[in-house]
Amino acid sequence: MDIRTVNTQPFPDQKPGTSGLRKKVPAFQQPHYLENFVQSIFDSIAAPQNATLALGGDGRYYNREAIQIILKMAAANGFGKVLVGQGGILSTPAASCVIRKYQTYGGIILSASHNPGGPDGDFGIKYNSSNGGPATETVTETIFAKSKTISTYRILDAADVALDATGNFTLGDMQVEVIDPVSDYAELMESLFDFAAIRSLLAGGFRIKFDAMHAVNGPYAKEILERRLGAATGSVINAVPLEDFGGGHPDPNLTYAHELVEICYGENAPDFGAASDGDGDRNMILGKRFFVTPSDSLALLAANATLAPGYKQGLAGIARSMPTSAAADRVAQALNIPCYETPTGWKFFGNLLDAGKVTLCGEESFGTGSSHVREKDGLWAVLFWLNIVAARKQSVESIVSEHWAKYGRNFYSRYDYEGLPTEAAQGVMQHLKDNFAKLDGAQFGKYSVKFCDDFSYTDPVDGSVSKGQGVRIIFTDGSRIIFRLSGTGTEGATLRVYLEAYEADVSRHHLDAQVALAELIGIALQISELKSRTGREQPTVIT
Ligand code: VG1
Ligand code: CO
Repeated sequence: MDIRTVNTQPFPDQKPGTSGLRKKVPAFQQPHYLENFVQSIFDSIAAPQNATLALGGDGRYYNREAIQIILKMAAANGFGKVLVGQGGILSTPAASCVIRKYQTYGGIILSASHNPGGPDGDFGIKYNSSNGGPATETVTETIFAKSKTISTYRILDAADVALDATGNFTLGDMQVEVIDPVSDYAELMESLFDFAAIRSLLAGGFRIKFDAMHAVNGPYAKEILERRLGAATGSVINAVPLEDFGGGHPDPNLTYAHELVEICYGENAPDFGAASDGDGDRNMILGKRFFVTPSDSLALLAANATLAPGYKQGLAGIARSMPTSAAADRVAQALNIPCYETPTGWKFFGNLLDAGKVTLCGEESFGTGSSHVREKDGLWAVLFWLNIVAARKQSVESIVSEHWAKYGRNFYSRYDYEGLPTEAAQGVMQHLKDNFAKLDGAQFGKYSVKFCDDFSYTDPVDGSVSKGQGVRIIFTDGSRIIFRLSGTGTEGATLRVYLEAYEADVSRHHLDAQVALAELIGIALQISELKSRTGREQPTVIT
């Protein structure tokens, strides 16, 4: 074997964020940049000799090159086998599925998720552990520490592996198995949901549109929705994955999935619309001229879970990220099961899922998932919704309205201020923290502050503590304003403001969220001094 040990120098900026290391493509293209990070992963995880690794990515620009580099480094670092998706493709939930199904030691996922791709776009890499989930903070901190002292990495000198067809290859002493990226995942979905019921719903004239946004889920959605479930050909749009996502922003929300939104709010709208993101783990659910807020979606899936065969035994518990609305908490209370509040990012759900404490998890950022894998899962959420619609034989809108009538409505919105100067964004956060004492108990219009803090989480399974997870201002009626700095952006800082107000009165449930939240938005801007500190009049995106 031709293993080369290459001298290198550390890069100071390889700190994984909310979900792995994300940088602009040119940053990853710097000599040794990717290699340093991959070696830091291998040096941190202490895999035994001949361990198996799963590998795949969302197909964005630089995916192919990166896959070849990682394969050669895995061969040089003593791995026995790598399972790699055909064409270097695996959606994030499919990668999690493969790790679990084949009990690999871990996996490497290449994605910058919802961030744009292309030569000037973003690229990303993260390590998932043997449970199929993103490495815990303890592991990502070890990786970062290694990256700061690295002096060499190991790579095999060999020709590229042919990835465009399934098959078995050798690379030095290592096996490479190129697998169909879709089939294991599709099989798992069939085991969870009532495909026969969904098939007859679709055969009965229920029309759906799924926007794959030219991202990784295209082939998955084509196979599952059109081929296995019989949705009309063309139900999946933008189904061909492109390295730059067609120049779009593969983020399934009302702003970036505008093509789907126009279809679902237009004439002759389909009964159901959905979209997923770059790496297939996010989802947006639409009815006919109707948008389901992600926080509500989690609550609704929880309340209706037993309608799906895979969840007919009921739920052990629910977990939601701190900024996600408390709609799910109300369902948990009614079901008499626990509801956990974790910091933002799927890695915090892993321990709860592994310990059997929760079955469903969700985030306000268009992410829902369950114990079937250890990532959020876009297409899974779509199938869950279709299963519920098939069982209840009601429109999406009437299912949601009935839910609100029973539990009350948690009006919810998120304001994102992207690409801010880092100092200004940090200044807003610091200003808020400096004012905790003054804010405590303060009255703003009809709202009075119950308490405010900087969210800290103690993992109930391993006792690890994660501090500084976002500023919470909680009002006596349960309404909340949360401020957080994003950990996935690659340009300046992104400040997120999350707003939530609870409304029990059914006669107000039809209100537009922006109208219902107007007063809270005013309070958020006032106490944060956001406009004067950042010079921004308007958010970049409102979801
Ligand atoms: C964002 C979301 C968070 C999500 C993360 C990864 O993080 O807010 O809920 O888990 O993206 O999602 P941040 O730190 O930018 O707020 V994905 O689909 O980009 O892997
Ligand atoms: Co994603």
